[in-house]
Amino acid sequence: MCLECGCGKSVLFGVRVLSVIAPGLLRPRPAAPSEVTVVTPEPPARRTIEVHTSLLAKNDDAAARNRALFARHRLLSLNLVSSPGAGKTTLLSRTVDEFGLTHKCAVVVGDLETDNDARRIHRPHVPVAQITTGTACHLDAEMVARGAASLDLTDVRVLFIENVGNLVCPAAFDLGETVRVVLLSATEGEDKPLKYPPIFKSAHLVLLTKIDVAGVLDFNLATAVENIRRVAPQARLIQLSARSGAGMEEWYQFLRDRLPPA
Ligand SMILES: Nc1nc2c(ncn2[C@@H]2O[C@H](COP(=O)(O)OP(=O)(O)OP(=O)(O)O)[C@@H](O)[C@H]2O)c(=O)[nH]1
Ligand SMILES: [Mg+2]
Repeated sequence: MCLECGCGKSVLFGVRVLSVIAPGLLRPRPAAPSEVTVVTPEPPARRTIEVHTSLLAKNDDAAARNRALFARHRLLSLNLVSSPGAGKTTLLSRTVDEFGLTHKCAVVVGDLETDNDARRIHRPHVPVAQITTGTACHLDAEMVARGAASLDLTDVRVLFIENVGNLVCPAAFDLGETVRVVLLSATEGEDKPLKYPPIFKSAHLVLLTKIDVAGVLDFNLATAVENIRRVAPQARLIQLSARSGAGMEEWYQFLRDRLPPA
């Protein structure tokens, strides 16, 4: 269930694994029974607060287990969040082709339906798990745990988690990642950090993407940078284009600098 927009009920999600070691399809498993049965005869507003607390506490427990798993494997984990179409899959496809040649990468990718993104990212050297969330407009920590468990993480140095395209709901869900990356593309307009501040405030890194088309779209890079700086002064900012390759080396250096000791 989504805490932010209330768009989901109980969530049934599936995990599809694309891996050269163990190709095949895992049967979708039903989500654990919800613990959100509220019996107190309180007014709706009070009940909502209790549900939120319970669900987020459960997610935080799963996120802590993920964090411990990632630490045991000594891998860097990143949660990539953006509005739909900001360029997450394109960025990851290029990243595994370049950075992934010297640093073993794995990917968990979430979408409501289809395994299109997993197929776009999958390479013989890159295990990928696709989570289909059904109605949920974000990944939660339990989904990521199931996705990660389906992959062979031996020797993996970087685990990328591509979240469902959404600038609102993923902000509330810790997945156990080390680095939260928020993408803002030139096709969206400079004002999005001002209109969707929570996700930008939670970012360690903001990627300003598709800068190759900024000029054509009259996208004002300086204004976008100013808006990001105002809302997310804590975040590192990199401008890049996964199409032209501009800024990609800076992105790879960011990853290298944060690799845990092997
Ligand atoms: N010009 C340009 N187009 C890009 C760039 N990166 C991605 N695109 C295009 O933007 C569109 C969406 O890219 P995706 O990588 O699928 O975006 P996404 O964030 O993964 O989308 P969802 O998973 O649906 O949220 C595609 O048509 C890409 O070719 C870029 O750097 N420059
Ligand atoms: Mg995608």
